[in-house]
Amino acid sequence: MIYKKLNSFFILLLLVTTGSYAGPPDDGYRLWLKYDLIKDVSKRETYARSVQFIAVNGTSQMLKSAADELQTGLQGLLGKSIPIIASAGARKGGIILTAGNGPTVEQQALNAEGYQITNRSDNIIIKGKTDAGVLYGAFALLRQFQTLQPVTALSLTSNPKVRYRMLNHWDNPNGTIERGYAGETLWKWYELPERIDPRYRDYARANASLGINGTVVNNVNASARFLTGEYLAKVAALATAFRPYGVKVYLSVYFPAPKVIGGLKTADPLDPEVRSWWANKAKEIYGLIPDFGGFLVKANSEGEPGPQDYGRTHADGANMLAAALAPYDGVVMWRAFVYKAAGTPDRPKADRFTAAYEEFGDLDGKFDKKVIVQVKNGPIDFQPREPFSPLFGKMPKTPLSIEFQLTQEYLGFATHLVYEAPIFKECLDTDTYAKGASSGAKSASGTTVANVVDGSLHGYALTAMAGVANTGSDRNWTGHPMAQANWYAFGRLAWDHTLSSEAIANEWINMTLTNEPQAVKRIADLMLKSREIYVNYNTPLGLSRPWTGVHFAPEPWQNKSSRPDWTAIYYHRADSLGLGYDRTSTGSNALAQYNPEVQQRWNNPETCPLPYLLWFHHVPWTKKLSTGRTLWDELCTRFYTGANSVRWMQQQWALVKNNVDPGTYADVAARLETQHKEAIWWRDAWVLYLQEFARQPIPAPYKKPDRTLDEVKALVDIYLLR
Ligand code: BDP
Repeated sequence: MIYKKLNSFFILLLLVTTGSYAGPPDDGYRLWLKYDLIKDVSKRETYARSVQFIAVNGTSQMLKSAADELQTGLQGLLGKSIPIIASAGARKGGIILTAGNGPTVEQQALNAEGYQITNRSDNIIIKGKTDAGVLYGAFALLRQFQTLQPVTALSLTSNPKVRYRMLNHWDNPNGTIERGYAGETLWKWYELPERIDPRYRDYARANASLGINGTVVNNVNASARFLTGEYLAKVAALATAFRPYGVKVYLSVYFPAPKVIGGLKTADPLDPEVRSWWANKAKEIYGLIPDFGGFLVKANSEGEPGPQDYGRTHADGANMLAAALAPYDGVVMWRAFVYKAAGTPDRPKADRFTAAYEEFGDLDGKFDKKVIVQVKNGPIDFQPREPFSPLFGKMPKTPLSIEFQLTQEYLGFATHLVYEAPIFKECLDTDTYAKGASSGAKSASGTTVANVVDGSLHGYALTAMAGVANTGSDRNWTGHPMAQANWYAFGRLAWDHTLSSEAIANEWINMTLTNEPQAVKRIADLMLKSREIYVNYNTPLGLSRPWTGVHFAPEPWQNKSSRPDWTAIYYHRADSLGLGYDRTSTGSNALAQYNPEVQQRWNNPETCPLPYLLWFHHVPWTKKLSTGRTLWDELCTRFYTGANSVRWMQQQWALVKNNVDPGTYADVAARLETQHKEAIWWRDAWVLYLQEFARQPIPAPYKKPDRTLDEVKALVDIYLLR
């Protein structure tokens, strides 16, 4: 016994003196819901005094989830088991969960899923109009503990700013995930509906902790199989697993399903038989899943069939599905990610950038009230940096949802560390000038992309944000341990887009990695700079790279494809004169799709902000930029400093070694090493390739790459197994 005590003392001493990470080993499975014991004893004791019981006014599944989560969380954080009781009576010093539409001013200020947490008369009271509100409040309270915030004198009121906060999974029936880099699908189709993997519940918990309330479980390039009775039973089993956490299921649908699985001759949305097929299908679905969320549709895009195959419009297709859902609560999320082949002989000047607005602009106001048009944040395709999609400024009569991509298709898959909140915020905070010049300053305008999406600008009843999920079967969910922060950040911003990237990073780090203030600061710094660093070595000054292929390896020379707009040269347009895509009136005139104030901001190459320069202008190699350097020198500077900055990221990470779980530390450190190697690969590929056009030396102090362009090309061929 004495030996044992001494032993633990020495271990403790060792830990204190070396400042080592003292938590239990962490394999990342618990995400930001770790609930490890709070190390600061006095803090723990103070907290413990305020929570001696959890009283639940009600018996619903969601209230039970809320109480259970508080109990589990506080048991871990405070090392104390707290009873759940039915009613507090006159007891003080506990947490009271209560849902309902009460008369108080605060309760009136809540929307359907909002919550209010107060600490009055010695009880912490979590109120919501609905059980879902209480559940979100419970997680918010746990967050207070996890981030070591005060829980006395609390007065928090929070309402989600959009109604549908969605993850979109691009998961296929065969278990693969389109653009997934963290293993296979989470959904074990072959085991469902009989076996319910416990992971489904943890998935739902994680989402509920952020306020995510919907999940589209299958790929937008959808298999019709998901609408068969066999698969609907599996989807219903998932819905049952998610329901106690307020997460509804949705399905991506294959537009010609009535033909493929229904045996009809057509899928024409105006055909009565087709319409009744969908109405019956909706009935069947709601019979199995009474709270089914609705449909997500990719139609007439990248080879997916759609209403245009029958001479109908996107609105005809979407409205037909809306009619099928009319008797129910569900909605249709119709994607605006469409683009016909551009640069072909019949459309030589066509610009992929303008495609979505060309197809959707005239349909503004023509969609059923149950339809939301889902628009990617940028006009092209989830590039490391894109200007916002022009649709956001131009569709006042159509509820628009914004689609972000969490999975790192263009952001280095699961090896590069890129914290995405700044990507989301950059877009959300940009002014669309949808009400003209009077918009004024960013903060006061009320016409930002976020104001469009949250419905405050045009008064949409339906509002939504979607994130293409980055989860998979890897034990830690996201492959790269730091990519969990992107799931986290998306969920938090879908709830409240006014949160800052920094505040979100701080929360996530505290809940997931460490509470040590210096380490939190270092990791936050690393995260907040990571996106710009990536852009610098990958696509600086407004370059983009949505060409065909795996979307990982650098291939700016790629010039062969079945479609010109699936080649690299279509996008960067490097020639002997310069670089970049002229989208002004002398070029594709894509800028004309923005409101005049936005055009003004980006139209002039002299004043266009450098991050967007090559998105809109073909700039001569020798042109002096606002930095004082020529275009060529500036490009080189960015490629080199970008790649060098990954070394800085590695150093920063090394400094927190003693503050984070050793396994996580080693994992991230190894991935950063790969990232560094690959950043140099990207740098070399671009610089050597562009140099053939610019015909200028690499400026001092940077050294010429050690390899030749042919060597880099060969490396890409090896990577792509060609
Ligand atoms: C692109 C992806 C492709 C998706 C498509 C989409 O490369 O795999 O199917 O977007 O969003 O980014 O539909």
